[in-house]
Amino acid sequence: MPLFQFSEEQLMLRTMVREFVNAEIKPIAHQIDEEEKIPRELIDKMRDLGLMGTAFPPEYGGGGFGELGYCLMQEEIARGCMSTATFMGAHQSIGANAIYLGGSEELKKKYLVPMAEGRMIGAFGLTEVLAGSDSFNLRTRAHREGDEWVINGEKMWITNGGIADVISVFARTDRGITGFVVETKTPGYHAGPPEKKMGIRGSTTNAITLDNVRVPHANMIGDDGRGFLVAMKTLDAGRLGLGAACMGAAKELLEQSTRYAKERKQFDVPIAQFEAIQFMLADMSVMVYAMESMVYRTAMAYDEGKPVSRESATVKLYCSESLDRVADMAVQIHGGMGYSRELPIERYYRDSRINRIFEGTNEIQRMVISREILKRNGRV
Ligand code: MYA
Repeated sequence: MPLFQFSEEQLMLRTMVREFVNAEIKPIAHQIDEEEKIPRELIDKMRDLGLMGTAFPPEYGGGGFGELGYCLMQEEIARGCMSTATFMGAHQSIGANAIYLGGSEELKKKYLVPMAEGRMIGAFGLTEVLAGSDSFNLRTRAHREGDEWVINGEKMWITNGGIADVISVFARTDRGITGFVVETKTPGYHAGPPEKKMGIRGSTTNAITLDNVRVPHANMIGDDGRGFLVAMKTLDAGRLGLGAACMGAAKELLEQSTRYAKERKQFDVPIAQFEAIQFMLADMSVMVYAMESMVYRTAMAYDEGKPVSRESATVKLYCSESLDRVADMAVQIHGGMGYSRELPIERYYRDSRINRIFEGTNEIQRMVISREILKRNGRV
């Protein structure tokens, strides 16, 4: 029984992305991991399919599918390759979305449209050495000179930092934290070498230096001093999309593990006949069901304009922790083959782990959730 009633268009989007992932992403996911690079041709194909701005309204170059459509897309992309889902999340769900949520009409026309149409790749620049979980503590500074802002500072762990055309950067002005759109070709913008990571190795992560980077005043995202709100609202959406990607990866692992358990024989019978294996599959399925319920429900509430900070923190927390458990069981069911690089299971296991760290650690999510629960005297 379907839990949620999706529209014809949403179902068509999901089918289209699923077919695309099966044909174009799954076959090269191993290569993406080994070469630590998403081929440019793959990004171009996603652009040609209209996937780079799925969530945004058509007047801004998007597909008009809202957050739910974005989640359906990310679910399918992550089934095939979590590196590619990470690239997409940094581009669309936080890089471009900061401009959509906080930017002026002029800024949206100038940057959101080409980003949503896939003519510009985006990134999100909040994190710094002293501002990881403590994002309010960022030290990058911006000061005004005539009609320009001059930005100086260093950002860390910037997904797409080395390949983006534009980055939504958060800096401190005299009035507080403020967002700016920075074109990466601007003199003074430097991306360091790609970080060497445990997982999502195809997704490039760089440190960024901003050395007297000049941007026009019109590139300010929203009002001077109001950037922290923009960043937090952007992360509300980002965390939800991350949950959808975790759900997609978990579904894939459940399918692969079930198939393997029915084929693999020990003691002359398929291991699927053993209760120990059946119970692992059952636990995986319970988590997938819970993930689906909370992702779609929260995405629908988001699209209705409801505030979802606590809910998206809940989705992020639950889905990332569940995916880790699902990936661990998938390795266990596959035994030695789950540990071998011959099968993709070990890649999913490595790729899963970051989800408990980025877009706010799960400790921060617990803080966000508990603060709201305390404010509401425990009522949910
Ligand atoms: S991006 C970087 C991620 N970083 C973080 O998430 C940082 C974590 N820290 C925080 O979230 C905040 O600093 C916390 C703020 C919560 C700790 N909506 O007093 P405060 C207002 C509206 O609570 P703090 C990355 O990793 C609040 O009311 N307003 O501040 C990407 C207050 O305003 P006022 C909000 O104690 C990686 C003010 O802000 C919200 O410092 C790439 C200050 O708040 C809100 N939500 O705590 C990812 N929150 O003073 C790609 C706060 O007026 C992903 N405020 O009352 C791709 C997808 C994955 C695919 C994977 C494959 C499976």
